[in-house]
Amino acid sequence: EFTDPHCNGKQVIVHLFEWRWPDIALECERYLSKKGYCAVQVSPPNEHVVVTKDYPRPWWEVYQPVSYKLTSRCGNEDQFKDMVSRCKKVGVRVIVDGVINHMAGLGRSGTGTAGSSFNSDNLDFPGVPYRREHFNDRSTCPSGDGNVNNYGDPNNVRNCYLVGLTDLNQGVEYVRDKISGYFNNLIDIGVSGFRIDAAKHMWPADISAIQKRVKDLPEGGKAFWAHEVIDQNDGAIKVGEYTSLGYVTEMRYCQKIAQGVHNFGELGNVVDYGWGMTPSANALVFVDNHDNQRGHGGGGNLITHKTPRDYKMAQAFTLAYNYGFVRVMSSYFFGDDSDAGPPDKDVSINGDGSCGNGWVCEHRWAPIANMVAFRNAVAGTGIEHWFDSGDVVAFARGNKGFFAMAKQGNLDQTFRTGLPAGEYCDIIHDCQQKVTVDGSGNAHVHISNNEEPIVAIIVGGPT
Ligand code: LM2
Ligand code: CA
Repeated sequence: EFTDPHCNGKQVIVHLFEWRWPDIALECERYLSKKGYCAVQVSPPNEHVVVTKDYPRPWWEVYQPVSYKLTSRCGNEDQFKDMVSRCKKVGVRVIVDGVINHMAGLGRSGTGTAGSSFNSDNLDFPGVPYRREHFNDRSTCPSGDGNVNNYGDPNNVRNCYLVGLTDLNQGVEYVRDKISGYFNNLIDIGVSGFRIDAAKHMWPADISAIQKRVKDLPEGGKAFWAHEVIDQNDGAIKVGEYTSLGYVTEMRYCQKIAQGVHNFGELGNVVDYGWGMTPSANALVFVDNHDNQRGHGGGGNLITHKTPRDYKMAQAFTLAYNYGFVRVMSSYFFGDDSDAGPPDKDVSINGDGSCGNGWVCEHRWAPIANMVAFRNAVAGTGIEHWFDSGDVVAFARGNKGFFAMAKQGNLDQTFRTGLPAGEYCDIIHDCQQKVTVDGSGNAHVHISNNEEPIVAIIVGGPT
């Protein structure tokens, strides 16, 4: 229903969480373009606070805007422009994390990353400029203490201050103009779309008014929009209120895929419309995100890079399955502290293609990276020949691809694949083994790699 981020039908985006712009430019050129990734979601590029008081430079300082000037901890404006054009040149689009619900938190003042002064308690952000009249009034929002504290009341969720962050009033024309002006500037630079932070905390009608002021892309068509709405059927606000505006985050999938990997018998039920999960055409789907992998933003048991074997199965299955538009998470790990900011070091690439210096680079793990080509190849097909024994799951995507994984780490079994007869490379391990499909579409499948117990073949793949 919604346009992909304008990369000619490619189906997968990757979030390079808090990567610096020069590293992202290199990654587009040396890796993302070659593996068929459609776009990269980047961290907020706008000016933000520098937090030193509570913690030395936590990751979350980028979620406290000071202005829409393009200098952030990830780099300056020239570096940002260079990244966007270099990525675009190799066919990788850039999606910006737009923090527009609020500005910096109460109690903060000083100078932002682009040199603008600000004072949150006075609601003064001269770098935009925003003044008191551009914010929601804490004293009249219905929560009592001015902060969001009742998810059963949309007025509370949308007009009060989320964890003390100064809450913009997107109903004000001037605010709509400033936000859309920021987005239009990014489109002029070559950005293709936006992940809207804290969309749940804004009125859908206000977001719609802002989107209407955002220009079409230079290549034609609307920008890609993905709205962050944490809906676990536990509050008044539903993802369905946002689906006319673009994709919505489907957080429930994170819990469902974790259950499925822990118990393969559940993999057939990862999409639970009875629980209110959004239709496939509207869903932005991911195994984990930067918030829930560190205990922020939505609960539930999740799988992360910390359990690599399970994570590879979860992400490979997600890419093989036919639900939603998929975003792959690429994390950093600099110790277990959930506030820790990104390592202040370049992304280094080891001889085996993995990353160093604290960058995890799940998007380079073979069963994840190589499944991007699978999802691109099977776009538009349905699930066929579903098999689930509780230990082994296997299925075809139309007559374009076949996928199998084995929880116990080994498999020797014949399946219906529905694929044309021939010899196919197992793409998961760069063709270390071949799979032969016979004239009736059956294939004997062998798995013995216990760490990555997955096999996938596609029509038109490597031979
Ligand atoms: C999001 N989605 O709706 C982001 O994905 C999430 O990462 C953001 O929160 C949140 N919305 C607001 O943009 C993060 C982080 C919070 C952090 C805020 C602001 O999860 O913990 O809050 O960014 O930096 C921090 C402190 C919090 C404090 C607040 C205001 O952790 O204790 O509240 O700043 O100073 C008093
Ligand atoms: Ca709000």
